[in-house]
This record gives sequence, structure tokens and C-alpha cells, in this order.
Amino acid sequence: MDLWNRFRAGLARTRERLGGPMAVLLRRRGAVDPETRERLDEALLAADVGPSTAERLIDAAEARMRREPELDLGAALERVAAELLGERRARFEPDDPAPGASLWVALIVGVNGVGKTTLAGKLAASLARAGRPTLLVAGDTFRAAAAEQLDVWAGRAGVEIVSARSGADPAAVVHDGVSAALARGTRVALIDTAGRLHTKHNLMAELEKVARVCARLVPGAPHHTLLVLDATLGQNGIAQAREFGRHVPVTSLAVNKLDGTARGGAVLAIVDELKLPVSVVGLGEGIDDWQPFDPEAFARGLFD
Ligand SMILES: Nc1nc2c(ncn2[C@@H]2O[C@H](COP(=O)(O)OP(=O)(O)OP(=O)(O)O)[C@@H](O)[C@H]2O)c(=O)[nH]1
Ligand SMILES: [Mg+2]
Repeated sequence: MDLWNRFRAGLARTRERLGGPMAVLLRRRGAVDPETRERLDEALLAADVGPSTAERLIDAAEARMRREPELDLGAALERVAAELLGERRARFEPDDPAPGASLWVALIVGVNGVGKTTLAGKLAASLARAGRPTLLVAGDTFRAAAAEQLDVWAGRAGVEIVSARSGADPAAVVHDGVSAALARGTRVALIDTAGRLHTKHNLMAELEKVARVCARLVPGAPHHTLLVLDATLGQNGIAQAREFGRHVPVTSLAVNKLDGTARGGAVLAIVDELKLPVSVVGLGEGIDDWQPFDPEAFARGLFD
């Protein structure tokens, strides 16, 4: 399956909520009458778009149809959604290497079970394949099986890994991992961290310490802090991102598990509320089941 089709397949359940019952309405042109507005609003809420973002999208689509009368409601919604999603853009990839080939450090954070470790594996594989020597750092020393799980991914991805026994101080492992990456001259260090509830202050302080260790070893590190969200949790991601953002400078969002959820519309609400770009989407459990985020393709996958 090509990338677009995989993406489309992943969004199928969300699209069913938006497109299916709405097919006739989405073909209408001109002013949005109150009944259409109400049914559209319902469909958007069912896809977890969130009330204020839904309202904003419908208003923007209506304005768009006034300016471009050839557009029907579905096409107008697709365009305004793509604009909203594309307002800020980010890619999860190392900046051009400075002369002397510096190390690019990325920190992967998020609440429990959202798919951080899986995504670390997928991204490491892709970076390695693109010819960027990558080292995985097992910063999750909390869960006993966490380092083993990352080790399996390192094997699949064909990259090196630095880990420690469980119970070790995560900041110490990160120190060792980043130092090893520097010593070995790898281009990228990807740090997996333990899942933590955004409301637990001691755990957030631990994350701040991890980020400080990175900065001490490599100027400007972490160069990318990727906050991983779980699409099946819908708009809960908004509160998570707000809280994580108070403790670490979140560069971009990854939205995992977009396959098999009908709540993909939450991505619109999350981007609208947080003004943070999405860089990556997870579409399954396999090593290739992810994609760089493409606002236009995402909007098309929702509404067409
Ligand atoms: N369907 C689907 N499952 C996923 C995706 N990403 C991860 N998973 C699954 O979600 C579960 C949790 O993934 P992990 O990578 O262990 O999540 P984590 O955030 O590292 O979990 P903790 O370290 O415990 O906080 C696993 O069963 C993964 O296979 C995805 O994009 N789609
Ligand atoms: Mg994990």
C-alpha cells in the first residue's frame, strides 16, 4: 500500500463519522443553513474535533465558499482544515550538520502507553536507513521491561543502544547515552523516556533534569522535544501537551494510533488550541507504520 493509501486507511473510522452520514450535506454550496450547521457540528463533535474548533471550521468554510463559489462544503472544509493544520510546520529530522558534524539530540516524551518506545524504534530505523548513524538511549529506567523493549527495537532498526539496569537515575543513563553518542560520532541520539502523568510534579522535574543533562553535554540540546500523543485519547492530548510544555520546550507533536480510532478529528482541536505543529503520525505497530505529517493529506483523508 502506498503512503497516501495507508494514511487514508488509518483515518477510515474518523472519516466514516465525518463523511458517511454527511455525504449529501458536504456537496452543498453557498450559505450554511442552520440545519446543515447543526448536523455538521454533530459530525465534527463525534469525530472529537471539539466545540470551539468545530465552530471555527464551519465559519471559515462558509467564508471560503463565499470567496470561491465553485467549492462545495466538503472541499471548503478540507481546505480550511489543511490551512489550520499547516499553519505551523515541523519535521522530525536533524538540522543540516554544522561543520564538524555535531550530534543531534531528540527527546521523546509523553504519558504512559501512548507509543513512545514504538515510535523511537520506528524513527531510529528510518534515520539509520537514511544514512544517519543513530543511537537509542533507554531513558525509561522505571518499568523493568522498558530497556528490553527498546533493545528489541534497536535490533530491528539496526542501531546501537545505551541502557542501564532498571531503577537507575534516568538523568545518569541519558548522560551516558549522549556521551557515548558523542564519543562514537553518531549523528543522532534518540532518547526514549518513561511514560509519566503530566500532573505528577516529581516526574516532570525528573524530565527537566534529563533535558538539562542534554544541554550540558551538547549546546542547544535537546534539539527536538517530541511530545507523543495517543489519538484514541482524543482531546485529552490538549491538557497533556499544556502541562508537558510547562516543563520542557515541546518542539512538535507526534500523534500515534490514528489507525483504528474514530477520534482523529481531535488532531484539529489539538493543533488549534496549542498552536504546536504535528511532525509525525503513527499508523500501526510495525516498523514502517508511521509517516511525516502532511496537513493536506490529513485534511483530504478526513473529508473526501
Ligand atoms: N495501533 C497502534 N498501536 C500502536 C501504535 N504505536 C504504538 N502502539 C502500541 O501501543 C502499545 C504501547 O506502545 P509503547 O511504545 O510501549 O508505548 P510507550 O509510550 O512507550 O509506553 P510506556 O513506556 O509504558 O509509557 C504497544 O502495544 C504498541 O504496539 C500505533 O501507531 N498504532
Ligand atoms: Mg515506553
